[in-house]
Amino acid sequence: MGEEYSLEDRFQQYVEAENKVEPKDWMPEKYRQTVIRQMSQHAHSEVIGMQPEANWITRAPSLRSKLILLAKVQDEAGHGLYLYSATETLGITRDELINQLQTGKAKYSSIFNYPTVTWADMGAVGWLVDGAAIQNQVMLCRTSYGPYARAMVKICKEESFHQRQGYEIMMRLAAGTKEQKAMAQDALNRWWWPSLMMFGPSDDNSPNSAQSMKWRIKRKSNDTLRQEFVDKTVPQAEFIGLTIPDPDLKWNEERKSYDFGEMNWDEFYAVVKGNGPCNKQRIINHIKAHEEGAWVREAANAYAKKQQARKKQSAA
Ligand code: FAQ
Repeated sequence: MGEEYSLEDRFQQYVEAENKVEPKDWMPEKYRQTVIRQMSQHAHSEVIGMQPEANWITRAPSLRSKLILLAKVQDEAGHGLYLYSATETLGITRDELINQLQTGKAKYSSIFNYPTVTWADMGAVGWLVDGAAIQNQVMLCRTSYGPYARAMVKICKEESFHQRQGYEIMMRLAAGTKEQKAMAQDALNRWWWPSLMMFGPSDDNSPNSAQSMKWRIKRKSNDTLRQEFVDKTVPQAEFIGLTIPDPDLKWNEERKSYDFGEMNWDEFYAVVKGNGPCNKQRIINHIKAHEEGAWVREAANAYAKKQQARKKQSAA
């Protein structure tokens, strides 16, 4: 028991000194489980997040916008791949992770349970959803688990291209016809609050935050990141002449920050519990794609086995 405590103390000092924890290092079991939980939720979000955008690939209004959207959706698949691989270094298999997603044991970001109903939604998703993702993920480049931190560096670079892609769509629509501007405003109206919900419950109601911050898994609290996102995004909306749908939004000169209204927490918890507008559809689609892709996994495994056998043969 005493030894266990001292290992934990040493681990705490190690992360507080800004060292990275690597897969073969000793770590408290709860640390391992917490990182698996967060990283897998993150990986699932990237992969499920492909669905609302893939919905518009065939209907993008120009060849240029189609190519960009296609590249963005492929990037999300890549992010899922790095994150699943990094999660596997903690001793859980890809099959187990996918099973947890498909059976509802593991969560993914609430935001991807909202429908994308117009082309302007591609703008709002890129601008706001990727914008919120970057706000949260820049701090994760300094997270204490080494493979997660390293994966996040490349992911953040790509997310910032995604954010600009979305903002460009909004900028064009906002400067277009009256109808186009109205479409951009409508998308902002629908995506603003769900984007703020991406940061999770308020600090007072966030059961995992204290321990995750102590272990340097999370580097900033949910409310701090949400506030930073609001402060950064409001001037961007003003610049293109759109209005943030929050009557309580007001610059606070004393805090040098925006005050903003209360989120609809009932809606947040309903979506997180599986009762959002698209939760069921997202999982049905995932299961279908996974089943249809079984032959690809089988072929890849057969190829890997063949390569291994060849390597063995030439080494003998
Ligand atoms: N949705 O105690 P906390 C992206 C859960 S990637 C659903 O505060 P924690 C890229 C939470 O899991 C977006 N569930 O939890 C892209 C916990 O449940 P559990 C994803 C949520 O972990 C863009 C419970 O509530 N990013 O967008 C949500 O300390 C465009 C209590 O909450 C990441 O995953 C939510 N919004 O903090 C892709 C980043 N919020 O597991 C395609 C990494 C909370 O105990 C297109 N993750 N919950 O049963 C994190 O930074 C953290 O996990 C938080 C939550 C901040 C999300």
